[in-house]
Amino acid sequence: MLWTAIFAVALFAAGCSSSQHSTNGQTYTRTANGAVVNVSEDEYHIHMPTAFPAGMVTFHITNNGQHNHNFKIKGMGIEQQLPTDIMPGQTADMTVSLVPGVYDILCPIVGHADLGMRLSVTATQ
Ligand SMILES: [Cu+2]
Repeated sequence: MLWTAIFAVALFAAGCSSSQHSTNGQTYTRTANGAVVNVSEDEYHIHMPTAFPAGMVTFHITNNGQHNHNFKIKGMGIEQQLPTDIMPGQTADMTVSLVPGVYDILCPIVGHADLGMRLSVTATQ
């Protein structure tokens, strides 16, 4: 039974065309033309990889905190945030086209960035 389960997992991993990458325990999945980047927000941190491939990037953002949060990316001529805040326990996706470069990520809710919800990330070639 156990070995059957392990075999099934191995098959699934081998058959998956994308690949998982981890930076400090936070992950992204490379896609055909970019990446899906997993983001976790709480009071008052943004947990996510600090480097991931440029291209069409979808941020899959989960609010694991007790308060509403949002997500904003700024840099290389773009500035975009979620149209509505994410409530506790909820998720939201935001897709942006990123050229290689350095971007600021922050929670745009007043005061949150100063409390720690801010970091710099790099979209790599
Ligand atoms: Cu916030």
